[in-house]
Amino acid sequence: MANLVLHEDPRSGNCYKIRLTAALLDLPLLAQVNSNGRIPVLQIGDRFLPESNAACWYLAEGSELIPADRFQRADMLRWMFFEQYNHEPNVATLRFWLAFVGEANLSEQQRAQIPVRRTAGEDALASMDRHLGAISLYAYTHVAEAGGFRLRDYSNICSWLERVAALPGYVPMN
Ligand SMILES: N[C@@H](CCC(=O)N[C@@H](CS)C(=O)NCC(=O)O)C(=O)O
Repeated sequence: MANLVLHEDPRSGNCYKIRLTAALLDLPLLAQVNSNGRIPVLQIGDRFLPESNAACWYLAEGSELIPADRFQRADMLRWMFFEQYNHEPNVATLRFWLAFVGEANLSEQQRAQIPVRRTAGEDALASMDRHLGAISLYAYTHVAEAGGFRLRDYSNICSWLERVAALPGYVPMN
């Protein structure tokens, strides 16, 4: 595989999921730099791959992290799309607003969105609790309490988080 460089911010779960995928696969990421646009961006040689789940997929292709079975592979993609549509915009955004920006610094518009995003985030966690999914979902779920979500309400998620953290090669977010 070509040299891999991850352009990232260490507070971002979207960036962490790529670092975790690389660590589980024992793939070296050469350097970490900040970029001015949206991150993460995975640099592969002289080519650039934005979108965290595309980067995870690139790293994991051909490994045991991606199922050989056609249905299971599609089901994995289902959870990655679910993460980007139902989970990340709610669970990650509330974490960013409440744990990094601070509620007092939010705009009126952002403050008004908190209850809607809280309900949608709880729905996403409840759906995960019933089924459970991929590494992409681990990144923002394991730090969801920073966004005011009560993970102890989701017992299957808590057991699953422990199982992921016990995988050989696991790296923590910070
Ligand atoms: N769908 C993209 C989302 C990327 C994204 O929104 N990144 C955030 C940090 S986690 C960002 O760069 N925000 C800066 C901005 O929106 O200008 C992914 O999964 O990589």
